[in-house]
Amino acid sequence: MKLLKYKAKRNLKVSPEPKAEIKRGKSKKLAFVIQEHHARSLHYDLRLELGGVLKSWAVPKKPTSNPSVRRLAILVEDHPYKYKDFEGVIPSGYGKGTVSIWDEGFYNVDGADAKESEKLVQDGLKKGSIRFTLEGKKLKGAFYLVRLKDTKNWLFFKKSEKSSSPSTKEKGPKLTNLDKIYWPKEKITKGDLLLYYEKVAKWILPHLKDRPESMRRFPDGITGASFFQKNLLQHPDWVETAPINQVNYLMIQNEESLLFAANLGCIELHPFLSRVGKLKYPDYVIFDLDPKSASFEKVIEVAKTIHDVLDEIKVPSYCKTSGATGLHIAVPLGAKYTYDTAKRFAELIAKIVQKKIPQISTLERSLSKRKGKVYIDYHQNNMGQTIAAAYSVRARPKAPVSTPLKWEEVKKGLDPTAFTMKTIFQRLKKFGDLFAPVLKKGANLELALKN
Ligand SMILES: [Mn+2]
Repeated sequence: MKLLKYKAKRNLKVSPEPKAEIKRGKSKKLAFVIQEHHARSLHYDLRLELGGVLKSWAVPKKPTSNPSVRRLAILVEDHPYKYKDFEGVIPSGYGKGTVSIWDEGFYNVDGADAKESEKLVQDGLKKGSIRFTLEGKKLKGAFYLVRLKDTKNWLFFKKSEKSSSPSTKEKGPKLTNLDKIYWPKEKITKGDLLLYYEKVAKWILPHLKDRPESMRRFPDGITGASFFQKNLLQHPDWVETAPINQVNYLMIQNEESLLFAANLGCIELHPFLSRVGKLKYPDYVIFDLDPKSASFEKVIEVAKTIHDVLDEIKVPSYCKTSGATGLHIAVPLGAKYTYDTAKRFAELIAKIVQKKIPQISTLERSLSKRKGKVYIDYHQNNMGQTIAAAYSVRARPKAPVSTPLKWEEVKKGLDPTAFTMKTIFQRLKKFGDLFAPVLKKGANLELALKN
């Protein structure tokens, strides 16, 4: 029976600790807490909400976010859910000493909801390996609890940013067929593409990191056959993947995995709008302006109108060329809202804009009904949907690059084909990453809707 050990160890008539009661949290998220416990010896009690109790580990040394430091964590008796709020003095008996909250917040497993996360933790407890994401004040990001063989002793540590490979020297993909022509007319080779991504890594990686990647592979260049691949079956140890609904997505976490992807013929990079750990919460809303038969002048007008409408309600927005024929507009959300909310917001704005400029914009998905108008596509704001990342090359003539713009530049005369693998670096030198704010502070949609 649950909590019997908890009860047996203490005299709850004299101890101020919570009574042995199984109770689920009211929050939709699972709670975690780390209590600093000045008992006979100081330790930190790590507790994860699970099935109405707190699974608990005593960690003798202060937990840390340094991935190279692995803390011993001893599995102890389950504690009642209410224990997560407990602070105070245990006057005598078991655990005598002062308890205070060192860190608290929520946790999940791979961005799954509470129910699914609990199942995964139950499995992990049996297997002896639990990977979970903490949203605390001190501890944030992916952590592991790994059981040492046949004991109650576990190791608690932060997941390494770089890779799980013990030797970073072994990292680095074997690059192949560097002379293969990828852009026949321009005579741009696969080697040129790899060099581009190596050079742009510093700028593009923040837009790819922790995001599952939909691979579109062009193994024979832009004029050859291409195919979409989501499930990455074979990869070296140092390439990180994100398993989501039985699909093992590639994640481009560093320069090596960026080159690994490019070497597979991924000319274009299409990341999720959300990151692992917060998969259901996109970092931005996307408006994809797709002209098809409409002129680029009209695309510019529609983009400016979206910008004006958003400006009016004090919502920041950022524009980039898609690298193909259109423009992308992003509104930062700071992973605060669900995809559903993001999409409804995008729909609302798209409808307002379409009403303002009905002669040049449309919300018609069907090509034949667009009649030379610019399609404001707000349907990309779903989990699993992807758009070409900023600084992604496109598999089109002249090797264009999806390029962030200043709003002043979004005006008549803008030539989206001017931004290519070759020209992008002058801009980066001059302006830096104009899309960096998209990953920072998110818009306040409640306030926006009021405005
Ligand atoms: Mn303790």
